[in-house]
This record gives sequence, structure tokens and C-alpha cells, in this order.
Amino acid sequence: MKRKKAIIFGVTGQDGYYLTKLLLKKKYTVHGVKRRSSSVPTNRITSFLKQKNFIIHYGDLTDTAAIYNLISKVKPDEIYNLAAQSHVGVSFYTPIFTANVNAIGVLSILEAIRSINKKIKFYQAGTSEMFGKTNEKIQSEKTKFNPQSPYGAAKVFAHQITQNYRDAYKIFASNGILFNHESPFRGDNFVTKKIVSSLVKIKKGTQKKLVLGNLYARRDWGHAADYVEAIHKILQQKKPDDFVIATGKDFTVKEFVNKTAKIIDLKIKWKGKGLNEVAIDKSNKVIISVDKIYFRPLEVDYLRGDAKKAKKYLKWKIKNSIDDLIKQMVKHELN
Ligand code: NAP
Ligand code: G4F
Repeated sequence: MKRKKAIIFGVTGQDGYYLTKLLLKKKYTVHGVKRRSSSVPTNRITSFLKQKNFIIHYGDLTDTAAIYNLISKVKPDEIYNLAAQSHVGVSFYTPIFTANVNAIGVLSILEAIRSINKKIKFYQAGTSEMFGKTNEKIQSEKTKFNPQSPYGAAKVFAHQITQNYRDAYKIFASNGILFNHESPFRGDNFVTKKIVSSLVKIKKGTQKKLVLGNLYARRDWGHAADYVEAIHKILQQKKPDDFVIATGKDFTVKEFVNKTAKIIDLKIKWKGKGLNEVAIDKSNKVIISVDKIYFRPLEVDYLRGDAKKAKKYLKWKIKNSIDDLIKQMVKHELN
């Protein structure tokens, strides 16, 4: 059988690593797109670089001509757009860059598909941040969007333009609406990675303190390896559609800290309130504190997803619990 060809924009990121691994296992030829950088951007994907069915190209979502030329040259069956300025907090400092990449970049891919070959299937990496400030305790495909950041607003544009191109030009274009997903390969400045990495170092005695922002935000945290399986299944459906991918369980940042501390057997006790809240160790030393520098101008207080539709139509299953996730992240940090 002929190998399928996929382009992955955002191949050097967390999900790029897991999706490449999955597609190579499924006998795809994978064309990954990396940006030029002054440091090595391919750290996560070094294990794939020598495989003959993995080909890396330079590109950038802000370069419409480069996107067009790449899609014309590769002639893929499927395109997965995972590329984004993906940090919500940073999007308040770089709102125009965030919109250019996360919104206009998506339109550039869709325009290229429209003019090169409407049969190319397209996946857009949407996010629970699009729900933003919501009154619904659990969010599904039917929940209204109310984004609270430049990141979330740009992703709403991307989601809706993907639907427009699907309806107007009959392109197989689908959106995932993925809730937070983490892994040992998570970027260093996301809260789960920061917590696990810091607490492991504190336990080893190589770091003194962990400083966090809002301890009371609630998130629905899953494992990236499980979520890329859903991403792939979304493009294998008979018809293009949109799917929420989530665990349905939510925890506060503080609960995530407590779970991690328990797993690495670090005894902590919380005291104080607000910006003065701290966690102390058994010798009364402050090892966790709060600083408003990590608070955002607007916060999304809680996110918890309803993935019933994905479970029913994609037959998607969660393999890793939050405890499995933390244990894997801890093991990776210890190594
Ligand atoms: P990530 O680790 O931050 O990876 C983002 C990728 O996008 C990296 O490969 C990055 O390249 C690339 N990128 C950034 N700007 C680009 C540009 N201008 N042109 C081309 N590529 C660019 O993010 P992730 O966690 O894997 O998430 C993947 C996608 O899912 C993102 O679109 C994110 O917004 C979305 N999402 C993530 C989650 C989550 O919880 N992880 C949840 C919902 C949706 P560099 O390596 O060079 O920076
Ligand atoms: O880990 P976070 O930065 O992830 P956030 O903002 O939820 O965004 C992630 O998930 C989205 C899906 O819902 C993705 F679309 C997005 O690309 C990204 O992957 O922050 C989680 C929570 C926030 O409420 C934040 O305010 O943790 C809180 N937090 C508290 N202290 C902190 C910190 N976040 C970070 N990054 N660093 C802190 O020190």
C-alpha cells in the first residue's frame, strides 16, 4: 500500500514529537516544518532525524509564500497544524505576533490548500482557551467561546476560518478543541513542567524555591501521547468535524503541586493567603511562594471538558491518568 504523506507544522513542539512518533509507526512519510533559530530547535525530535521517512523543512507560519511552496512541493495527503505561539501568558506581551502566527498563519495554510488541492485533509489545533470565561461547568463542542487572551482570541479566529473553508470550499478541514495536555516533553514555562522540574530539584537539594502565580486556576490535564491519537483519528473520519478532547477531571494548580509532592515524597505544609501564601518543608523553610509577576491580566478560572462526542465517534480512549502523567514527568526529571 502507498505510504500516506503528512506535513506537520509545529513538529519541534511537544505534540509534534508525539504525533511524529505515531505517524511513523503508522507507516506515514512525515514532512516536519522547523523554524530557523539561533539554538537547536530539534532537541525533541533528534531520534527521528535519521529515519528516511522523516524529512525536515524550513518554514514559518508567518511566511505565506514558504507555506504555499512547501505544500505544492510535498503534495501531502494530510496537514496537521500544531504550530503556534502557544503560551497564553506570553500572548499578552506579544499579541500581534501571536495573532499573525495563530490566526493568519492558519488562513495561509487553508488558502494554499484551496488553490493547490482541495482534497488535502487539514487538522487545526484548537484549544479549551477558546471557551475562556464560561458559565458552563463542563465544556463541550456546543459551549460558546469567550476567550480571555490574545492567544485564545487568535485561536477562535483559526477555529472559525477552518469551519468556513470546510463549508465554503468543501475542504476536509477539522478542528480539535484540546484541553491542557502535558508530558515529559512539555515546554519548561508551562505550569506542570515548572512544578515537577522544580520540586524534583528541591528534593535533590539543587534548587531552593519554586515561585508560582495563581494557585487556584482549575485545569483538565491529560497526557499528550493520548491526545495525538485523537488528533490522528479526527482526520480519519468519513466527514470533517470538530471534537473536544479532554479527561473530564479538573484540579487546581495547588492540587497538582500536592500530587507531585506526594509522588516524590516531599513533605509540604501550606500557610498564609493570597500573595502571602507559601508552602514550607519539614524544617519550616519556605520552598514555594507566590508572585504576581506570574498572574495574567485576565485569567481563565476553570476548564473541564466533555469528550463524549470523541469517545463515541472516534472511539478515543484515555490511557494515562493524571497520576500516571506526573509519575512519568518525575521519572524524566530524575533522569
Ligand atoms: P509547543 O510545544 O509550544 O509547540 C509549538 C510549535 O509551534 C513548536 O514547534 C514551535 O516551534 C512552532 N511554532 C511557533 N511559532 C511558529 C511559527 N511562526 N511558524 C512555524 N512554527 C511555529 O506546543 P504544543 O503543546 O505542542 O501544542 C501544539 C498545538 O496545540 C499548539 O498550536 C497549541 O496552541 C495547541 N494546543 C496545545 C494544548 C496543550 O495543552 N499542549 C492544548 C490545546 C491546544 P519552535 O520549537 O521553533 O518554538
Ligand atoms: O500551564 P499554563 O501556562 O497553561 P494554560 O495557560 O492553561 O495554557 C495551556 O493549555 C491551553 C489549553 O487550555 C493551551 F491552549 C495552551 O497552548 C497551553 O498549552 O497555565 C495553567 C494555569 C493558568 O491558570 C496559570 O495562570 O496555571 C496558572 N499558573 C500559576 N502559576 C501558572 C503559573 N502558569 C505558568 N505558565 N507559570 C506559573 O508560574
